[in-house]
Amino acid sequence: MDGTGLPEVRSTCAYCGVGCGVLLRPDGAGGLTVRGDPDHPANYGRLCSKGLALDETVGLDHRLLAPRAFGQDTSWDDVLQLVADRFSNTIREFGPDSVAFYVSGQLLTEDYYVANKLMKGFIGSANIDTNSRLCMASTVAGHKRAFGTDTVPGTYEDLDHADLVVLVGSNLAWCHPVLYQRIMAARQARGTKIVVIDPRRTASCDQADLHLALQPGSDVALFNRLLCTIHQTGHVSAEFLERSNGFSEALELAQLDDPDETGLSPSEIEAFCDLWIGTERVVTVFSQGVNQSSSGTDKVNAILNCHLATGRIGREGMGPFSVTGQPNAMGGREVGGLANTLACHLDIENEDHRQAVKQFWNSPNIPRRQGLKAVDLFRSIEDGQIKALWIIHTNPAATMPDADRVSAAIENCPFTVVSDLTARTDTARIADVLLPAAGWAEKSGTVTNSDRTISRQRAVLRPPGQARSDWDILAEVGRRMGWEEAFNYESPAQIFREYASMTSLATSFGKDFNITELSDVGDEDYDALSPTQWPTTLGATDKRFFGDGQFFHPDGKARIVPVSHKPPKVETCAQFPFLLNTGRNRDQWHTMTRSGLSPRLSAHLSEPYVDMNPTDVDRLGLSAADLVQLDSSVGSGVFRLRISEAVAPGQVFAPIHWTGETAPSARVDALVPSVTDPISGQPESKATAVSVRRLNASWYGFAISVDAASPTAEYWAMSKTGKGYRMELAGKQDIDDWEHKAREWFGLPDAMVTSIEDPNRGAHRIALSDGQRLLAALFVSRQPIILMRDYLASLPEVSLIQILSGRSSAASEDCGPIVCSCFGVGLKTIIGAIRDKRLINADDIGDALQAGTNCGSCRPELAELVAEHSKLNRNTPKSFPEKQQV
Ligand SMILES: Nc1nc2c(c(=O)[nH]1)N[C@H]1C(S)=C(S)[C@@H](COP(=O)(O)OP(=O)(O)OC[C@H]3O[C@@H](n4cnc5c(=O)[nH]c(N)nc54)[C@H](O)[C@@H]3O)O[C@H]1N2
Ligand SMILES: Nc1nc2c(c(=O)[nH]1)N[C@H]1C(S)=C(S)[C@@H](COP(=O)(O)OP(=O)(O)OC[C@H]3O[C@@H](n4cnc5c(=O)[nH]c(N)nc54)[C@H](O)[C@@H]3O)O[C@H]1N2
Ligand code: SF4
Ligand SMILES: [Mo]
Repeated sequence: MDGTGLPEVRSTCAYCGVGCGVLLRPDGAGGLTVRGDPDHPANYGRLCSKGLALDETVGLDHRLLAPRAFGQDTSWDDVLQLVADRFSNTIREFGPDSVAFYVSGQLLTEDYYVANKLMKGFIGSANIDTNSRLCMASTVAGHKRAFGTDTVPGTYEDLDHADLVVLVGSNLAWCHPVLYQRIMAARQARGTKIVVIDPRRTASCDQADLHLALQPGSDVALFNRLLCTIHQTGHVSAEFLERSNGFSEALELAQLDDPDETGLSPSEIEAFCDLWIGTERVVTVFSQGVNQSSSGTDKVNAILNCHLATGRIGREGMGPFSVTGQPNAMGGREVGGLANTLACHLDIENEDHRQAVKQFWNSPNIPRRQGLKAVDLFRSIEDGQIKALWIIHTNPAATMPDADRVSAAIENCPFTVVSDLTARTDTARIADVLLPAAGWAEKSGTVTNSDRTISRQRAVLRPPGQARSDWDILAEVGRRMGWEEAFNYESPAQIFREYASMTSLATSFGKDFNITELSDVGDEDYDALSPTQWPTTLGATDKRFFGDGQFFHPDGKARIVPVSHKPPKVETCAQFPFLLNTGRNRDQWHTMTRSGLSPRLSAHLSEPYVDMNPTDVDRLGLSAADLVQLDSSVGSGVFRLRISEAVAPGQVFAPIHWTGETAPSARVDALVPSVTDPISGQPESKATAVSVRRLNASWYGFAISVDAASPTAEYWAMSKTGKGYRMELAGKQDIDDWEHKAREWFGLPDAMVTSIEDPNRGAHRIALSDGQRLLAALFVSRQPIILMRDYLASLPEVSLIQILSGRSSAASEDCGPIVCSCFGVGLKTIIGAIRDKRLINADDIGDALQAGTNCGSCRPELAELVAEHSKLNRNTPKSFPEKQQV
């Protein structure tokens, strides 16, 4: 207890699939404090920068507080009836397959269970797919092909006990930072070696013994070579050969693959094979560089094949390890939230499974065939086959490939419902009905993390306005559609019990997923449920799978799946000569509707950028910090250019986080065509052919404002600061009346204006105030402008004169873009200290400035800065945006 008198409550972090335990203390005024739960087995007290900044994201900023239909606020009673009637009428007229749900791996298991039951058990269609299609689908398909079940064999402890960790298409240092820190601790303790397989040099490469910058999409060729070498060197496990089918066919195909397809040198490949084969305790971690590919499922199997062939699976310190992205990606797979699964690891196409589920749910209607996978689902909406759509906890108008087309399809769908925290998303803006959802700290339920540990999420704050939990909204629509009894839920505990008892069906069909032991937890036990990893709930002695050679195909054996290298489907050509790779930034979460509210997190990489190799930059005659336009066969975008040797010549990289709300020209998925893996249906999000050219702007701008703004310029990008927002702008059209524009963009028609003009340079400095308080300031010039941006962003505590001069007073210092979010330490401060105090490693920086001493997420960047700057005379580092501070 502290001064507020409110106790700390155990819960789970809102973000990634590591599933860290948090301790939350409500402050009694709608806010909370957060720290890592020292007892949670995923993190033992550690949190990364995103987890630590959760307190900055729970405010009421931008929240949707009441249901809305066709632009008007309305009551829950009216809106739920409207949704139920429109869905019922559409089904009556056009059949069950004329409606669809598109949901999310961020839903709680209880939400997911109700959505799936409503669509598959009662509406009678399998048209429910999830953003996990863009995320985990290839792994699900690969696991099923190899193991006969979608089960992750290992546990997080394997990372502590491994002697070699191979990261394939996984930037763990930024995307699963607490697991990365766990591996770093093991490296300290036992000298664990690290190999990174990624076309790009990422923060995860910082401590790597080997970085294999392979050709994009060539992972199968690399792992096929490993399989051949395993065979040649006599490392095939006789026991596992016995326990599997398909080895000789797989080897035959592997031998036909040309390792040169990887673009790696023979010595690099040899070094990798030697290390992998020579280290029994090897964990191969993989994520989106593997899954998000037109050959994603084959990539997964190429990796699993090597572990199966050597029997390095399901034993301490070894195994393939698919790390899940979203907090409940795994729970969604268990519940059966994908269009091609039923529930509890059962199969839609299996008549016996269908009958058992039908009986359990006492349902009128179970679909006989798979539903539409995400890309096809949105195509069906475009074609008019689907006439009513409910999108829950995801933002497809920004994150689906071919996003402009998806956006148009949603807009043209006769009836679209969106459940979200906010109306300010690309998807919510085009929906007919908006339902206000309770958010992470306001709702209760369970999530399952990457290593099958089920943790409780607990409500500590009251939902604001009329917001309600997703399960609650879904259940009431189910009741109003006529299924009162089936959806008569009053609490998440009640749903959890039903779900847990349903898992006995899975066991009766010989499946591995079973948490029936939890089916009679009382409300209090559910409230108190501590992190529970299955299958230990059943008294199993080992928490791992498959070490005993028992698999879930009908013959009990594994399948070593024959696979061949196939390059990405869209190849570069004269018109689109660069391959665009996409991914994540350290401190932002997807479309930034939550992480973007945190000033601390927004300080790290605050503008959408594209990284390009210096040789390409020179060849195209571009310069650092230019704005560049990217075009692909389906769309285009404008990004800030960063010169970076982290990407290879011919490739460029851009992050996925910006949307119509924050930088409309930098929606990456507008460029990505909807090419998919034929088996999993997962889109190829990491290989798009594009062209790159300079955007010739006639003016450049920088702005700060108290409220969010929506300028109309070819390029603008907005991010949160401690006191409001900051914005970069550029435009092609000359503007005559800047004062008028500023009023319009910032929504301040009546503000007082103070301005300085320099017509010769086309420079304008305009401050808008209410007479006392500065509300916004806009700086424009024909050339990129020189200003102390970070200093100005501390508005409004600077005087009008300082604002208009664009300079700090002597007392305040511009520390540069933030590198350490926990202690707010900026790039310039760190570089200064490295030079002045002759610091030589990340620990030294920690001692001198505290940077990197809390969550550790920035340590790879600190190490890179030391490498760059400790030699005193080097340029600004390759991977930092300082050059943006033109
Ligand atoms: N900070 C942060 N963390 C997150 C998220 C977030 O939004 N922000 N999102 C969460 C979610 S949902 C997910 S799914 C995970 C994703 O976690 P990751 O998969 O680690 O993240 P990405 O950055 O999407 O992609 C990983 C890497 O794949 C590489 N890659 C591209 N093409 C290839 C290829 O052909 N072969 C190989 N081997 N590599 C390739 C890219 O260069 C990139 O570095 O992160 C989770 N954690
Ligand atoms: N090019 C490219 N595209 C990608 C990827 C990539 O690497 N490259 N990665 C893909 C992957 S792996 C993923 S997982 C997706 C992620 O893409 P999305 O799921 O579309 O992105 P989010 O921003 O996480 O969207 C979640 C939405 O739910 C809302 N929300 C938050 N809490 C709640 C709640 O409790 N209830 C409800 N109802 N709503 C809530 C948020 O405000 C937000 O609008 O993007 C995919 N798209
Ligand atoms: S690693 Fe970071 S984002 Fe992921 S669950 Fe832990 S604290 Fe949250
Ligand atoms: Mo994801």
